[in-house]
Amino acid sequence: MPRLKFKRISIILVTVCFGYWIILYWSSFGFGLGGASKRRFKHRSDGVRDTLLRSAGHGDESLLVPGEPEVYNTEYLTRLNKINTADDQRKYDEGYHLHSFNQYISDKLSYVRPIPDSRNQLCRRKSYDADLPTASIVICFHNEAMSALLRTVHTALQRTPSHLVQEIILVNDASEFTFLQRNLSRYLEKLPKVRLLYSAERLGLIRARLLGARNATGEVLIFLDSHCEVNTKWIEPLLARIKEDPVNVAVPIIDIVNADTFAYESSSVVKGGFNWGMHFKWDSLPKSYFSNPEAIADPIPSPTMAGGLFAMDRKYFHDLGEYDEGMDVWGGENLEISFRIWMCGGRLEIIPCSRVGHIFRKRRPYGSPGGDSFLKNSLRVALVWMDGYKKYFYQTRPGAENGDPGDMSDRLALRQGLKCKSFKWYLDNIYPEQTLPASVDPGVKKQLLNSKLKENNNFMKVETKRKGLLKHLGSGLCVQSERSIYDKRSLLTLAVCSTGDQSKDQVWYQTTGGDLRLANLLCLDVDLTFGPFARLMRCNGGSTQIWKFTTTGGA
Ligand code: UD2
Ligand code: MN
Repeated sequence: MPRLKFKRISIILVTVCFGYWIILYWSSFGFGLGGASKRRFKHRSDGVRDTLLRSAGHGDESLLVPGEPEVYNTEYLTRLNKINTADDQRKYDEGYHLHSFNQYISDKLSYVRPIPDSRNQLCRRKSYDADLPTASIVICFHNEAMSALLRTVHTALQRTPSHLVQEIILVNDASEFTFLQRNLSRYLEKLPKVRLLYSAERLGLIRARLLGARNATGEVLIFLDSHCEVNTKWIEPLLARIKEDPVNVAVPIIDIVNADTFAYESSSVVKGGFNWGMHFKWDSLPKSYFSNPEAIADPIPSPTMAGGLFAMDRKYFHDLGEYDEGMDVWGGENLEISFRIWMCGGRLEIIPCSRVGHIFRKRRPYGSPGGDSFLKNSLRVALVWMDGYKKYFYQTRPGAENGDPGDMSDRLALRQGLKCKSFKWYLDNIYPEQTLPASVDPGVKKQLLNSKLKENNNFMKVETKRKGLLKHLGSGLCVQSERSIYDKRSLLTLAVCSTGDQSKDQVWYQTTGGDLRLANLLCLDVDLTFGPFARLMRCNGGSTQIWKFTTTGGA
């Protein structure tokens, strides 16, 4: 009898345990029970998990919430942005921290919200062939906010005639949010024509776009950033221009989705240029352009493109050498493809009747493994395409020529094979407005280089007053960098204090200048714009980096 009782209890126990395990398992896939499932996620992911889950559900309800204003106005957005509780504040701060834009409001907005039709009146009267080439829309993302990404996808599905969409290809470039991957693929299953590709290795946006492009089957490739909102009839003028001639590369006007308020703001019509530091810049159009009202809806030849949003015949993209696979994470590819299009027989144009909104942010929230990709990529552009003019780049970015650009033989062979024109031809014919920097005296150049080096090596010059751990008295934990200390955007976290052979992630140096340096490299800084957050930053001697040592509570 006792044996039987024991057996019965065991069965009950096993059943309960199994049931609990099942609940835990399912909850980790986002079916509620937040508290239990949270333990299954890494620290960094926990905070945003709920927001992301909510945004995944948000789209299920409806694409256009009935009763919402026809076009979102400032008061409406201000109301949505209101912070009522400490939890709201936490979500708000966390959203900014992860994405450098207001994820809090993004999560509350519909995926397809009414936005102003920012086109010129003349564009509204235009009609387009029904028989346009089909498009594969390629959207790459790394750690994107799910609501912003889905807004890009949904507006593209809703505001594009379906016969023109061959497919939408999303490329997940090694995003670190496990739940984003899980929820996203499940969410996307129900959307027509959407394919999700995944790279476990961080490709950077250039190689990620290549992966998307090589998997595409439409006649035209259209690249979009992962935080866009396409506007009325955005695709027709782009495709129509490519149908006229496949060597036309068509760029929409990029409207502004305000990163803080999410107001949709119309951009003025400008064209793309660059400076000798290899930064893209906008150039205003000559007055003559505005004097002919009929021409206002016509394509505008542009020396360069901003990079994120453009349409290009797929075969032509391939024949022209796609992108430079040797380029890392971010930057430079937009000037490279712009120079290449013009110098090798194509045409790059801004199409004023196509409008797409994009969230412009003040800084990039993600790191760049392997160092300054922008500098390396720019060096590759200079070495392959700029002939003798590369000296102006070196002059503007002293020391750039000493970087390692990697192997460039394929790209040099490509330029030869395509029989491209010279950079001088490009400047004379396509960008005659470009001025050369005033010639720099070799003595001044040396001075410039020295001051740059001094700035870089600033930390070597100051003296250390004291060195040690930064301990939080309440918890007994020590402040350390959350990621590698070499990542300039690294944040701080608390961890068990290292003893004996102290980890260099925890050793702080207080200098005579009053700043606190981790491993004598980066400074403890306060981000007052989005914070106050404590973060690690390059030392700059500013007031946000001065700390006081007190004998009672530590530094
Ligand atoms: C601009 C371009 C961007 C690109 C860049 C130069 C616009 C509107 N945007 O910067 O498209 O040309 O200049 O390189 O013209 N991403 C990845 N993997 C990464 C990093 C980024 O997939 O390792 C994605 C990211 O999620 C986004 C896109 O690439 O969808 C562009 O990145 P961004 O939005 O940070 O760049 P942005 O707009 O500052
Ligand atoms: Mn972007």
